[in-house]
Amino acid sequence: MLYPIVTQTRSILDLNGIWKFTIDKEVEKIDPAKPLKNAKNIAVPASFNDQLALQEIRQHSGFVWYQREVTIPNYMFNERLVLRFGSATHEAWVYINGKEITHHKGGFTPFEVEINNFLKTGKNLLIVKLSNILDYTTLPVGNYSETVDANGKKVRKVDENFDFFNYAGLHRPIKIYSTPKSYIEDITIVPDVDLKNKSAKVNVEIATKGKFDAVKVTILDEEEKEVAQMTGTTVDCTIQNVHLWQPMQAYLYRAKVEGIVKGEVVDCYTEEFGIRKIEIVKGKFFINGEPFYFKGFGKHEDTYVNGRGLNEAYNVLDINLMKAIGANSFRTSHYPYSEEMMRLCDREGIVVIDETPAVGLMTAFNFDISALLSGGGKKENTWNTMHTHEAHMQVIRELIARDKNHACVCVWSIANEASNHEEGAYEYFAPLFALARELDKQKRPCTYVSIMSTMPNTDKTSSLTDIICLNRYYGWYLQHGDLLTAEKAAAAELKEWEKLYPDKPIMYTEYGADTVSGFHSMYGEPFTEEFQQDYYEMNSRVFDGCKNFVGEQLWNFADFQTKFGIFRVQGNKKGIFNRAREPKMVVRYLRKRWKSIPDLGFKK
Ligand code: GCB
Repeated sequence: MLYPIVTQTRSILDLNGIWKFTIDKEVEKIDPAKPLKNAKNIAVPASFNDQLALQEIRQHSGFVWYQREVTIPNYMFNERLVLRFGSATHEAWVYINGKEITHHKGGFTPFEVEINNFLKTGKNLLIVKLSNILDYTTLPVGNYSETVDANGKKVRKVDENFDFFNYAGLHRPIKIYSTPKSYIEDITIVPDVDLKNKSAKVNVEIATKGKFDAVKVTILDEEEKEVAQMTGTTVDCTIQNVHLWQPMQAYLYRAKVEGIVKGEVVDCYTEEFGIRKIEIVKGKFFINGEPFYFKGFGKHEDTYVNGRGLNEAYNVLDINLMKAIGANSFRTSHYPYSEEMMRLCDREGIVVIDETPAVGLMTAFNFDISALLSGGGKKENTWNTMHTHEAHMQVIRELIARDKNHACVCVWSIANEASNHEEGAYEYFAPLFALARELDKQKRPCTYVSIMSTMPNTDKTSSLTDIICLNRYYGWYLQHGDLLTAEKAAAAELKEWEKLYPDKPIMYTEYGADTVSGFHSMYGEPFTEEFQQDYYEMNSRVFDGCKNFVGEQLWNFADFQTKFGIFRVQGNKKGIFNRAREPKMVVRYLRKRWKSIPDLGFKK
């Protein structure tokens, strides 16, 4: 799916800004043909939750409505006009002038609809109804309930089956873009690098709608120099002396695609892409022929006020903070991040593990992992109880369609912390891995990240994955505060994985300790900045002792908002930065460690 850009044949109307907003109290039916009653001003893109300073809005479960007017300049009416949402969380019904024109379920991927037939000249009323309901059929998974209050009114409640606040709203940019009536619909770019000859074959596949006499593809380098020119909708070229996209040293080529009628360029789109080779060989993760070591984070899209809404200044800052401490990668835990972030990562050379919103696939989810491990947790029956398979297939399709050309995307993560140890997990996951592998023409490695209850002897799905990705909290949820015992347990588990899969790379995709900025102790007590540092030093020793260990992505980059819970004090405090992005003490330790570990060639 192409990202909307302005070219010589395409333009964009930006619909970001102040909209009207109301929660749906389900007392009176709302008519999408009329302006919303008693609506409040709200900023888009952003979560609605933290903007209005009202408890009933912040905690609202159910439906909300957004509204704005849209006027299309006359000169645009001859073009094909497309209304596009970067995302709408979690389910959207879109109305123009009272008519429902599209519906989309899934809060983290874009969707679009042609609107020419629904528009009139002058003002048009654009209304979006959103639901933030999550249940056992959606991704993420929520525990959904309906009760009746004293007045006989239905009360909906979504209890997150995951550890982040259920922010919702129009989270990402909303645009109307124009294309000619005959247009370039999609572009798929697959580079194949020949490292020995320093060349690359680049395959470009173009989907078009309407009639073109010819389609021309020009490959440009960063100096705008033409390196290849081809004609057709499935074309190949070979680039000699190729500039590779390297971790932290991005190089982006551009494929300029032109649809031609009678010698005239009717439509034109330019897609940036990087050329790099990813391979897994004998327990190592290679980028461009050298073993890559992941240093970085699990993150969240989470900032003050914007909530989960796009915040480009924070995105830029976060990447600069990563660079400042020697990190080179992150995982889009626990959902696809904005297209704007992915484009930034392409440009900055950040290696991304791109994750679906499959989180919460565990009926026994709670924070008490020791109870879970000893059988004292909530009841396990995930694969008979949850009905998320269809949603899961859909998010894999939509994620790969959106992100397939991004150089930064080096791995797909199919899920976070599912019940991979329960009976039925293999049958659930095997078709999902097969689908991802079939759809991704770049054949990137696929993985899922596993919870502590999924051990070498209990994981039913590890044969499906290309990399063993572990979320491990030895010394925190287990052996809490006892780092000596934790170190032994962590090292012992890694040995077991290495024995089981001598040829699969292993990495940590989460490890961390809640730490309140400003808490200190002479005695290494949990929650203090000293303990956080001791915890990371312990884990570093474990990692360095494991041959096939290819990366450390800690949890979390920054403190973030969660639902209420006795394990959470105004959110999750495992950040190495607080929510304002101020560093905790451990940042100095990590900077020293990570700056001394090269991105490529650390463990030969
Ligand atoms: C995990 C989850 C993550 C939580 C984290 C924690 O394993 O993947 O969503 O926030 O643990 O801090 O408990």
